Amino acid sequence: MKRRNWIKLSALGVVAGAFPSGTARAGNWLSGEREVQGAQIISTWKHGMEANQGAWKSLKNGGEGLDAIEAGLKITESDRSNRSVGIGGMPDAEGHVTLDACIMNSDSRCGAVAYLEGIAHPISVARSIMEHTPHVMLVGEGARKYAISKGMEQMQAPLPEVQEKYEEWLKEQQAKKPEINHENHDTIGMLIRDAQGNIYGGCTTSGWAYKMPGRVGDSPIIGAGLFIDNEVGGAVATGLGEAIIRVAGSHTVVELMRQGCSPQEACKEAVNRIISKHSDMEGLQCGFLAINKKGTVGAYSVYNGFNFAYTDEKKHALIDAAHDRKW
Ligand code: SD4
Repeated sequence: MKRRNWIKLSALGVVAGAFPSGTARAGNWLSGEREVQGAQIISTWKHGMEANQGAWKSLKNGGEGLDAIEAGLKITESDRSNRSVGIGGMPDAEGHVTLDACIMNSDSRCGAVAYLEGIAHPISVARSIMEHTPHVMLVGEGARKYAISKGMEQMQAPLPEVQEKYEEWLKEQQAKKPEINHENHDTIGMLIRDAQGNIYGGCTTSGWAYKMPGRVGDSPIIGAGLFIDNEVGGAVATGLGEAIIRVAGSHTVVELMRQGCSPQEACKEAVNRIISKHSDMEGLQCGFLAINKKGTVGAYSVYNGFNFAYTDEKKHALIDAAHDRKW
């Protein structure tokens, strides 16, 4: 790390326990600088394994980074057993499945869609908004009309088995606020570093189960759920969106990397920032996943249980993130 950055970070309180780049802690895959040749794909949670495979196939077939992001995330959006993304997602308190997604290119162009109903692939809508409109984000009915005008696939949600769950929940009339915890945490965020070192990202979710109608989380917000700066790297977030938005989470991670932090240090600092801004951390799970230009990866969450899928030419594995505390 350059001395100038080291001083700046010391002032921020970031480098306690940090180490200069190039001095990897032996045995810890997530620590230190690690240069990787060739493309890499990382995605949040276990379903990222399948999504990464789809994205990898797209890259190998000559797809560009953004094609691969879209191809990979569409797999998760089509997974009827996934209760936090796409067609299988849980509804809001009035029984509507509303989807959020965003996508960001290595040239900083981006697109986002929020509160979208009845459309199977919000990630494709986000990409289309980026590529074919002068805007970054469309929401609700306007977004749905736009998607239909572009011939996007429509869907019927909630699925019957999800509707059944919803009706049970209604009967129970839970006063208790639903938590984003180990049972409700399936948002997928994906980052790709292509063979030339360019970074691309996407994020897609149905958000917080039984949320208030109209609620939008971090996932479609550029800078919160996803941020790319191709001079530096990229980051994605998962967990309680309200907490992630409060610290502009993914942007914070990328900016910390710009100031000299490794991806791991940056993810940890963003989590610490969330912890420092909330007096009650019970059930407040948030995690960040990041990659820099060299291909070094970082992942850190408030509670244990967060993992991510990693894919490159030689490796396809599910890896546990480091965490601040245990459930
Ligand atoms: C949200 N961040 O809507 C999403 C939910 C999530 O893992 O990521 N769950 O707040």
